[in-house]
Amino acid sequence: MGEEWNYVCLRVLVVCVFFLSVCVDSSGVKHYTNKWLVHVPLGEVVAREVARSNDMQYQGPDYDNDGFHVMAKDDLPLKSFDHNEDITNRLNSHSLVTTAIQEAVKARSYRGAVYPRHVVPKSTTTSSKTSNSVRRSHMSYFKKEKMISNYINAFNDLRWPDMWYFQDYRTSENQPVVDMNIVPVFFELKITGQGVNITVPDDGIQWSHPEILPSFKQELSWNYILNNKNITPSTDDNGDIKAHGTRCAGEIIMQANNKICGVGAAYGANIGGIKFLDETSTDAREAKVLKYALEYVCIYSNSWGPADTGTIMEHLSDLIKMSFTKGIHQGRDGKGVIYVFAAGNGKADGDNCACDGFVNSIYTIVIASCDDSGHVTHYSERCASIIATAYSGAGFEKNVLTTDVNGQCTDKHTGTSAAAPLVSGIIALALSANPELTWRDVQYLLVWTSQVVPLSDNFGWNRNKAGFYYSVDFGFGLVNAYKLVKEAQTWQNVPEMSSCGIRMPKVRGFPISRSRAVRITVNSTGCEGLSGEINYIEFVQLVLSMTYPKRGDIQIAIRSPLGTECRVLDSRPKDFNTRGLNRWTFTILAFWGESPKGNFIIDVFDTTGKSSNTGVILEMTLSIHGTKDIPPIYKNGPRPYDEFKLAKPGDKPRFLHLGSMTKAKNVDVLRNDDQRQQIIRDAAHNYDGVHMSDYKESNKQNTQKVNSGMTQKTKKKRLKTDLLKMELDDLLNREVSILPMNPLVHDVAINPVVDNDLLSSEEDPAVV
Ligand SMILES: [Ca+2]
Ligand SMILES: [Ca+2]
Repeated sequence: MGEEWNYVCLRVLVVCVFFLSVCVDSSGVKHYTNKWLVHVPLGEVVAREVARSNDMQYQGPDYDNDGFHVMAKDDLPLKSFDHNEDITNRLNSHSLVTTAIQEAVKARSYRGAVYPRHVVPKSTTTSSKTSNSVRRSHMSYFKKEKMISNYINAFNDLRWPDMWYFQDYRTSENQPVVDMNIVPVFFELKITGQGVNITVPDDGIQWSHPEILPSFKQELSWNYILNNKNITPSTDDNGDIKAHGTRCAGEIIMQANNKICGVGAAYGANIGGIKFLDETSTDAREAKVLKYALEYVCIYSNSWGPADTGTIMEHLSDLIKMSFTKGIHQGRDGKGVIYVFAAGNGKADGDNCACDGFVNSIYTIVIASCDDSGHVTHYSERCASIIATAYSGAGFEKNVLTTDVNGQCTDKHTGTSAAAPLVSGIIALALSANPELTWRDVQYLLVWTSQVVPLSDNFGWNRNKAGFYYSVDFGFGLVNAYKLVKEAQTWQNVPEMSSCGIRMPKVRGFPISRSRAVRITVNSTGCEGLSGEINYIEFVQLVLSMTYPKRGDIQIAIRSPLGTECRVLDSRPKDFNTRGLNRWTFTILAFWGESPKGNFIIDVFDTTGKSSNTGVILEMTLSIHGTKDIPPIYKNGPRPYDEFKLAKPGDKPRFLHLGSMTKAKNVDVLRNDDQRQQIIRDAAHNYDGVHMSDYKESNKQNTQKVNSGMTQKTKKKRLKTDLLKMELDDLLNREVSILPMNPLVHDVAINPVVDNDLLSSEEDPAVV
């Protein structure tokens, strides 16, 4: 192994020791196997020959992954940190091989385990005198001592009153809706998800639970760990049955009016589960999962992903991309299956969902979470690929009610894990209302109907020039089931998708450092006159390769031709990777509906790193996806919004926690600034190294760790960790600044030659 690899190993070790994180490398790999998945379209005879000529053992076709064959290198160890790039390269250069992937075991996190929230958003701790009519109505409503839901008698299920996110506490119809507005879909529109098949890829489902059993479908279910149909969850190291999948499924499917537990978001739909999550996974396994039972499944509800350590950037492998493409082109009779993904829970670890390959796919619907007061949760990651938000909990406060293993019911489900299934259920209602919706129609519906009002206490909202409000914390807003389904009923399909690529060959070699930011101005015609012509943007994808001594110091912002600004990447204090970015794709939804004609301005900068930081841009391209023709919904003018006023720094909070209504003496809002800082520090300390376990257990362990005393060495480590915590404190407290365009940019703009030749889309070669 070369010196560089030794250095990487040392890095991995350092990261593991200091942060007690899941021990993985910076691309998410725990270890490599001695097997390769090799795509040989000409079949088994040719594949055998490819294996033989590479001195490998042919192990047979991978039946679930079309055209792939398994080849092993028996003289290599079964587990290794060495990625044997030479073998992969040799296979890839073979004329009869499309692509070869070394099978790696990757770390996977549930999006459900978070610590109790101690952190209060800045806006709730400051005061001011601002007021307006909307605000007054909120305050008067929230000042009521005892609130009664308008839907309290809607169902007879025992814990229905605890499902606060489906309740409507308004005392007057003039007040804005601040729940997910789902009950009117059940009763007024009479839609409950009938005919829609949803599967939950996770750690299995206790399907015999009385809240799940009546809607459970075996054909939507498979166990990819043992390759059989038994999806009953396994036990964890403590002998407890794994509950995550059962909890996520319950949110969608809990039976209505059976007097037990609660009511699912699409209780009339069908549910299945794919058991594959074993705290680790492989590309081959996930590729199968994401196209399993494609002839039946409408929605894959995913509350898992790469570990949220803030140290990983995991590309989607070709295998996964091929599954997504297949699901989108062949699923739902060509209308495309719906892939819902949780945004990630790593915010307190400095993670950013722009560094998650699944999140950056245009095919995934990425859901962030807010708490019961409509504030961003302390764990929900931020990025420009988030499309919408759902309620979730944060531990101490109101959480999500759902089924639990052993036939139980729990009100402790949290994380973006709890937010995503609510949206999967609501999308099922829309598909039930209008089965003709395509995967893109569903995205448009979320863009068109998600609400800013319940989230308007947060900073960082920005209205784009097509009239859509967008926030990198929340996407286009809180999902509103009634508005979405109502719109779906009369929705006209959006026009065909176009993709337009812009190369920037002259940016190669452009230097960037701590003191010199790069600003790149690139002219776009929107591929006018070409087959990829776009007049209405959906997604903009920035593909970037660059060198940099600490990857976590790279920050990126972008401005659209019409002047809308968007932060693409925040710094990630824990990411010490030294290799920069290698064709990383960032996906940006903030310019939805705008015209792509004019200058895009891209800033790459570093405001947090060492003064010695220096790197160069190696490659940059923009891919724009959208439509040439006007989507029918745009013809009547910009999207209407309910009245709201966005919070400004210094505003008093308008939305309080539901829990605080009855326990006013203990509300976080009462704490002073010093107390708040201490709480944040304590909370940040507790986040170390825990991803899969329940927060109570983790707190216990942390207490034991502290009580067991520290050696001198531990103290030193702690000091370093504390320094990092200070950076994290900054991160947690930082207001969302949309774009630091000036004054952080120290360099002059460059104007590279623009090559508007069509690029094939990153993910969808079939489009162009
Ligand atoms: Ca029930
Ligand atoms: Ca993440």
